[in-house]
Formats: sequence, structure tokens, C-alpha cells
Amino acid sequence: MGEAGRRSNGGGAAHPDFDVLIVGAGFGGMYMLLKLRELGLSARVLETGSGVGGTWYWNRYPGARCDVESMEYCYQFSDELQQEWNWSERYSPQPEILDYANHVADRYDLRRDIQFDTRVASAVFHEDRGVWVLETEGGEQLSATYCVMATGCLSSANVPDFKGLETFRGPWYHTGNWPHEEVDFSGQRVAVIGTGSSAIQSIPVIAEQAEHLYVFQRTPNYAVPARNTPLAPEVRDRIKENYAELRALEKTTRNGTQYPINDVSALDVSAQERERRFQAMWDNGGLCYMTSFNDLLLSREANDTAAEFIRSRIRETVDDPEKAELLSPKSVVGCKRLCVDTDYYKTYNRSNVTLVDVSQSPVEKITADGLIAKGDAYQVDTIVFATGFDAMTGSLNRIDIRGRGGRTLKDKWGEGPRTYLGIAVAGFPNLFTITGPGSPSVLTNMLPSIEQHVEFISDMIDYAGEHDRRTVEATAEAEDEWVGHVNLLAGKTLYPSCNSWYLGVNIPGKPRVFMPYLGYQAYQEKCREVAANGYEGFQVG
Ligand code: N01
Repeated sequence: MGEAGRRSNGGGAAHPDFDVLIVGAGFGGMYMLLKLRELGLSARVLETGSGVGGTWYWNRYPGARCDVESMEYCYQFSDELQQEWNWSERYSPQPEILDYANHVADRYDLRRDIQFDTRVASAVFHEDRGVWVLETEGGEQLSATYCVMATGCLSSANVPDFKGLETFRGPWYHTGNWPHEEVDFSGQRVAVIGTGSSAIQSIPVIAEQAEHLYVFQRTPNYAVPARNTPLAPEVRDRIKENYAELRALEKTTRNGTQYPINDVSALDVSAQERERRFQAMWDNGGLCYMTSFNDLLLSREANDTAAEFIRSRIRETVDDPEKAELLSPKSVVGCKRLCVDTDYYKTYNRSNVTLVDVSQSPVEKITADGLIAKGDAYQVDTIVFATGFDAMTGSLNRIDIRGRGGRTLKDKWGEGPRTYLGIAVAGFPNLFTITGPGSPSVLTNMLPSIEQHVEFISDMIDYAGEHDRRTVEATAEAEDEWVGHVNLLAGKTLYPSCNSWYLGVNIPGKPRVFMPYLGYQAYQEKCREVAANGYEGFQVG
């Protein structure tokens, strides 16, 4: 048991209420709670929703499923848990992932330390007492030595400021904040705004139900087929028998999945070999398409070959050449997160689907019974905003977080997020972020990245307790160096070349900074080194 645990008995005036407060009961918050319990520490999780699951609790839109394969997108900290759970499809649908999250919560009796229906409004570090005081929107105050933000990377839904939205008579929904009741589009005219991953998953399903679907596309996106299929029990059992090997392999790849990159330049092989390789990845399905060659995100010329392969598939699939052209992106493939689809492009062959190109002039306004774009009125019964998220920093910035000297995190991050390892922020002692900006997070399989962060943070808290220290804080030097390193790596790639949410460009006024860290293995190695050197770069005081 760590020293912090031994000291805490909750509630007294001189003592904080808990050793640790955790914000968010998604996969990060749940595992954090479990690890802290193992250390004998007292912890409480504060969660806005009425249940566990985080992103999978909120993103209930039709067709929502994970774009990482089920057998990989799950916890690996317990072999019993891995062995007892049976995924039914290659890519799990959202309801099954939510069932899994609930199963984990039941199995480890997590709910007794989770306070649901509680949104945290502020988190303030009291320097005199060395404690964090969190205040909920309901006015409740809770204190703890440590505060862990498990608030998710894509949790702050973005509904752009469309003129006239308040006048719309019908219902409207955001994919990232979907109702818990089933939404039935039968016989309705529906507008979907946006063509990112969420739209690409939901459009084919909505089109099957709706009387007419209008898709408002500002920028086309690249999508590769998922090739989703039921998981045959013998396939699942074979993976389970070899889970240790699969997990070991994942630790060696660029994004923490089973697909190693083909370490050859796309430009060093013949056109035939290139085509063969792209076709093989296309036939396999999923995000592994970007592993076809090692320079797809380093060389524009190499990238063009991968992009053109997808454009050819779009032209083959979409009957109307004009529509096919509109649906064909011209940007760098993979610069925005690649989308994984089931029948997305084919959906545009349906007579009840209209593609509205708003690339040159935006949706002008929303009226009582529809939308106006390019001077034309579109009458619709329902609007679906598939307009994305204020990614990586949004869910942190909407909490009033104050560190030393009362400085707000929002102010500190005014020019873009600054962290050490995506885990800690100088000036904000004992505050940790799970998969925060500056860590590989969204560029990897999130589950292993979450587990690695949780284990790093719990080990560090335990280390501080064992050494009878009460504060753990990133030094300004370590933070500066890390921020410089994150930017340097991003600058060597094609990632900064498009307007992606990785850069924050989708949110008006947000500084253009590439937020995730590029290099899953190098990152893990760095974290191991930092820990082995007594948490180098942190002041444990
Ligand atoms: O959001 P996005 P998303 N007028 O930001 C458009 C993860 N995810 O929810 O590109 C008109 O990608 C915007 O247009 P543009 C995944 O990591 C995972 O789809 O800015 N259009 C774009 O087309 C993903 O990358 C899964 O020009 C407007 C769209 O809205 C991330 O979440 C499933 C507009 C937003 O696309 C975000 O995906 C789903 C406006 N004013 C999502 N404003 C998994 O499988 C925005 N748009 C795990």
C-alpha cells in the first residue's frame, strides 16, 4: 500500500476526502479505479453519464462500431477477462462494447466507487493544503490528493454555430450525444451534415430507413472497407489460445494493432507490386491499409499512389461519375483519420440519397423546416450533426482547471496544449491526464494506450507514497523539451498538411497544433526510462 493510502481515511478537515478523484468512467477511468484499489488507495470516479463506457455510452448513432478489431480493442490486464468475454463480430458494434464495459464494471464491482450523473465544473489545486478540490455542477465539493482526468479524447461534441438552428421545428441530434431511445427515421426526410467517420458509419444505415437522405459534404473523406463479419467461434478460440503472442506483436507495431508496417517505400517497387499490395490490404479491410508501405505519411508522391488507389475504387463503385468525383478526396490519405466503412460509397447509388456539395459555400442557415445551402432550400424532418468533436483538449478545457497561482489550464494552453508525456502539466501538481495531448493516444489502439497510461500513473503515485512525497509535478524544462519533440516529429510528416481535428483546425479559434505524439514504441520506451530513472522530468516533492 502506498503512503498516501495509509494516510487517508476520508473526510476529516485536515485530510482530503479521497486519495484520488478520477473524472470519467470510460475505459480509462474504470481501469484507473481498479489499479488504485489494488494499491489500497481510496478513489472516487465522477461521471456525467448514468452509466459506464465513456465514448461508447454517448456515441449510440446508427451503425456505430469500433474501427479497431474486437479481439484487440479490449483490456489485456487480466487473462481471465480476455478469456471469458466473447466478441461476436470482427468489429464490435457500439451496444456490444457498452455491454463489455458494463461486464467489466460488474466483474470488479466498480460501481460502488462511481458517482454517476455528476458533471465536474471545476478542479482547483489548493497550494496551501496540497489538495485538489473538485466542484460538481450540482455544487458538491470533493477533495483529493491526486486528480486523474480520464475525460477521453473525443468526448466534447461540436455542433457548429449554424444560424437559425433554434428555429428548426423537428428533432436534431449529434452523433456523439445520441439519445438512448431508438431513433426511427422511417418515412422521414433526413439531413446529415458532415462526412467524417461517424457520418460514414451512419449514412448507409440511415439511408436504408429514411424516405430521403440529404448528405451535406464540405470535404470528402477517404474510406476503406471494414469487411466486417461474424467472428466464428473457432477463429475466436484460436486467437484466445494465442492471446499472449498477439498482444506481444501489438507492442511492436506502429499503432498498437496486429498489423506491422511493410518496411518498403511505395516508390521502390513496381507499379504492379504497389497495386498488389494496396489490393491485399483493401481486401483484408480496415485501417491496416496505411501499413501498405513505410512512407505513405512521409512522402506526398508515395501518398498519392495510395490515394489514387482509393479514388479508383470510388469511381468503380459509384455509378454517377459526377458524384464519384465529388466523393473523391484530393488531400493526403491518412492525414485525417482514415474512415472504415460498410457500403458507404455504394449508398450514393440509391435513389433516395442526395449528395449536396457545400465545399464552396457553407450551409447558409437552418430554417423551421429545413436547411438552405447554395441558395436552395432542403425540406427535412430531422437533422443529424456528424460534425465531430473538440478533440483532445475540449473535454479538459470545459472544466475550469486551476493549478499553482490560480492559473487556468485553458490559459496555459492558449497557444496549444503543453504537457510532459501527455500525462502531466507543469504548474498543475498531482493532476494527470489519461491519453492526453502529447501522447500517442488517438493514433493507436486506444485500449493498450489507456492501460499503459493507467499503469504509469498508478506506479508513479505508489512511488511517491513509498518515498513519503506528496506532490508529483512535471518540470517546466521536461515539458518544454517534450512539446518541442512532439512538434518536431509531426513536422517531419504529412500530418500538418490538412485541416484535421488532430490539429484542432475543426474548431474556430483553436490554435493549429498537432496534438498526438507520433511513435507508439518510442513513447513506451521513453515512459519505461522515465520510471526507471526515478520519474525523470517530474519533481517528486
Ligand atoms: O468527426 P470528424 P467524426 N459545415 O471531425 C464536417 C473517431 N470515431 O465524428 O472535413 C459542414 O472526423 C467536417 O467537414 P470538414 C475517429 O477517430 C471513431 O466523424 O471539416 N460540415 C467533417 O466532414 C474520428 O476521426 C469511430 O470540412 C461540417 C465532419 O463534419 C473521430 O472520432 C467512429 C461543419 C466531422 O468529421 C471524429 O469523427 C466514429 C460545418 N459547419 C468516430 N463542421 C470508431 O470507429 C464540421 N463539418 C472508433
